Amino acid sequence: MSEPNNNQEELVGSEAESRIKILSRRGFIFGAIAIAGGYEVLRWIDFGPQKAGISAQLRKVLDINQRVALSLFNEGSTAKLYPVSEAVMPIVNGTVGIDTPIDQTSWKLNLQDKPSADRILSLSQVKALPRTDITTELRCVEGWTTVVHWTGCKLSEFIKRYPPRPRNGNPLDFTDFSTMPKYIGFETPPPGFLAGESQSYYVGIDMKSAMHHQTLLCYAMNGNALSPPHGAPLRLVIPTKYGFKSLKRIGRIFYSDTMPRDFWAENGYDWYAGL
Ligand SMILES: Nc1nc2c(c(=O)[nH]1)N[C@H]1C(S)=C(S)[C@@H](COP(=O)(O)O)O[C@H]1N2
Ligand SMILES: [Mo]
Repeated sequence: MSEPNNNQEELVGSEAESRIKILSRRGFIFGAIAIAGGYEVLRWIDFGPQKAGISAQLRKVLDINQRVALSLFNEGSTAKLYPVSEAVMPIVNGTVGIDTPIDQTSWKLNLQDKPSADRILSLSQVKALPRTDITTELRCVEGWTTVVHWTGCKLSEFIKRYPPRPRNGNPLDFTDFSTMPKYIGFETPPPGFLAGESQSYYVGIDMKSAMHHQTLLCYAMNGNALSPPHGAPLRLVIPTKYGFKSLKRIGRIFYSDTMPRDFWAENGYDWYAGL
C-alpha cells in the first residue's frame, strides 16, 4: 500500500463550524425539544396520541430535528477527535443479529447493487484498502459516551474500489452525488444463514454520510482485532451519528435508490441520527 496512514485528521476551526458543533452536540431529541419550545413540552409528550410507538408531539419534534440534522450535516459537520491515550473499551451494547457465534474464517461480505450480480468479498480485500485510524466518541442515545480508537478503512475508499453501477447512464463521479445511488444499506448476516439467529440488525445511511471522511468500515478497536460482541470481523463506525447506526458484524452491503430500512428508525428514532 502506497497511501499514507491518514491518522487523526486535523479539524479546521471556524466560527461557523464551532457554532454548528455546539448545536449538534446537544443531541437530537433534547435539541429538537428545545427548538420546539423548551423543556415544558416534556410534560405533555406522554399524553399525546401514539404514532409508531411514540407520541405525535414527539414525532413532530423528531421530524423537525431530522431536517435540522440534515442541514447541519450538509454544512460538513465532523466529529471531535481525541488523543489515542484517552481511548477505553465501551460496554457491549446491542446484540441484535450477533447473538450466534460465527466462524470468523469463513465470513464473507456480500455486496449488492441490483440488478447486477452480487460481489462476494473477503476480509483481506477490505484490509487491502488504505488503513485509517480515528479516535472519537461512541455516543449511545441511551445516555453514555465512550472515547474509542477505531482502525479500518474509509467507507468512501471501499465505495470507490467497489463502486455502484452508473445511474441513468451517467458515468460515476464521486464528487457529484447525482451520479450515485442515494443510499447504502447494511445488514447482519441473514437469520437463515446462521442457525439460531432469530433476527437481523439493519441500518440505512444516505450517500453523503457514507462518503464522509470519518465514516469507516472497522476491523480493529483500541489496538486489537474486533471481538465478536463488538462486531467481528467487520463493523460500521459513523462518529457523526448516534451509536445505533454503527452496525456490528456486517453481512451484506447494498447500494439503493430507495431509503433502506433501519432497525431503530422503525422504532421511533431519527433516521439520520446526526449528533
Ligand atoms: N448488529 C448490531 N449492531 C449494533 C447494535 C445491535 O443491537 N446489533 N446496537 C447498536 C448500538 S445501539 C450501539 S450504541 C453500538 C454499541 O457498540 P458497542 O457494543 O461496540 O459498544 O452498536 C450498535 N450496533
Ligand atoms: Mo446505542
